[in-house]
Amino acid sequence: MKLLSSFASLAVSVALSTSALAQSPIWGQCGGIGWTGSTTCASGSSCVVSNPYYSQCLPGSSGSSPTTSSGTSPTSTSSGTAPSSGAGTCTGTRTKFKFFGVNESGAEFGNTVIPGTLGKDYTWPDPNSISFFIQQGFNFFRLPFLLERLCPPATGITGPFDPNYFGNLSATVNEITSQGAYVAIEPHNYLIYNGATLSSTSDFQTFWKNLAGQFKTNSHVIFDLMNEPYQPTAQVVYGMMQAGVNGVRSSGATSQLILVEGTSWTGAWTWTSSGNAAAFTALTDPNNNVAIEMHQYLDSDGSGTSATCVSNTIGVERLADATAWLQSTGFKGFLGEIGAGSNTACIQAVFGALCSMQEAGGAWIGASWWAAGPWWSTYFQSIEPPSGAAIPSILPQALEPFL
Ligand SMILES: *[C@@H]1O[C@H](CO)[C@@H](O)[C@H](O)[C@H]1NC(C)=O
Ligand SMILES: CC(=O)N[C@H]1CO[C@H](CO)[C@@H](O)[C@@H]1O
Repeated sequence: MKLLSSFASLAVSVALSTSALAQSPIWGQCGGIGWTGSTTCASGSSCVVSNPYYSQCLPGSSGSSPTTSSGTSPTSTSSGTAPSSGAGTCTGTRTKFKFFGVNESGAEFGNTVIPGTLGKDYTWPDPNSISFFIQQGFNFFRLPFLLERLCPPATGITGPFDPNYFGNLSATVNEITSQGAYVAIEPHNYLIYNGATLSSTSDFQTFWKNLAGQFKTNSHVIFDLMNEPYQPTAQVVYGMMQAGVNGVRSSGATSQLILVEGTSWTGAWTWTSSGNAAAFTALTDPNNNVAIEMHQYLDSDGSGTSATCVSNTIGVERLADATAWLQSTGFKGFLGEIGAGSNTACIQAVFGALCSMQEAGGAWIGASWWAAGPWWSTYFQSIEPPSGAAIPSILPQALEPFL
């Protein structure tokens, strides 16, 4: 997800408000933790619990007391049963994701202000948001941070970490892993640091040796080496990622999963055309625990900036080539970002994408929605409780069926 700073400044200035309506309209919110508006629904609709944070007025028999809607609550599926929701049914033989969750955005916000001020230019995830997703059954969080804030430009990426920013990063990691979930820490830098493209493999290797060394005893930390490179060629990005893998392992962090990303914003739909498929075939890990992270949005240009999806089958279509590459090479895939609007075509497209991933014989080991985070405000892909735009329909209909 590329256009972050504009969202950040927008989000900070917009405050949530709830109006005290006498009755909530059809499709309106009518309950949930923190809800202070009306709990009764307009005639012709009734209040249905989507999740602890959101009840919604759905068309149907009138009534004002919330009822639990069957079919939208998280289902505990065993492999082989068919998860379904309003978005469809996934009937093939599935392998569940080992890691399934959400990006927790915030610490990378305000990236034009270095170092920036905590609480003004950037923030850290809300512990309530982390708990919310764990309670829903998710077990994975992707945690972006900004390289310039961790490694101040005065001393560079091989220099010492800023103690306050590292302290916050470390506290957030512990908040997540102490609850048994996994966290992928990722420099959200597109392979650009302090205005210049990173090109020294030896510096990048040292940076990852230093950072991974801090977490080498925590088995639930995942090292996501760099978010969405897009300037260098696939071959150059591959070289940096291989150096990062070597750096992590040389720190003594030998058991944790490593995620690598390719060029062209690590897009799944361009995995072959970008040259990533050819370049990354050479990737090796002495501890054999690396996965290829890809991202995929479902709007026309694949950027995740429009709530309109190309079609209700665009998810499975855009992943097909990457899935085939994973299956033919034996590499494991990780869909680190997927996002779309909360409309019927998009919900079905996300459902179809995740279904196809779980039907790929274990080729995909994880997925995470883009995004949660305290400052998203009304962003259409926000899944931040209590009232993120994607909570009412994407969460129960397109994500939870694949828990
Ligand atoms: C971040 O660090 C500051 C001190 O630098 C501290 O006041 C704050 O509580 C920390 N926040 C988190 C989430 O760790
Ligand atoms: C490309 C992109 O936006 N990726 C997002 C993944 O997750 C982190 C938060 O966990 C975001 O900051 C990134 O922007």
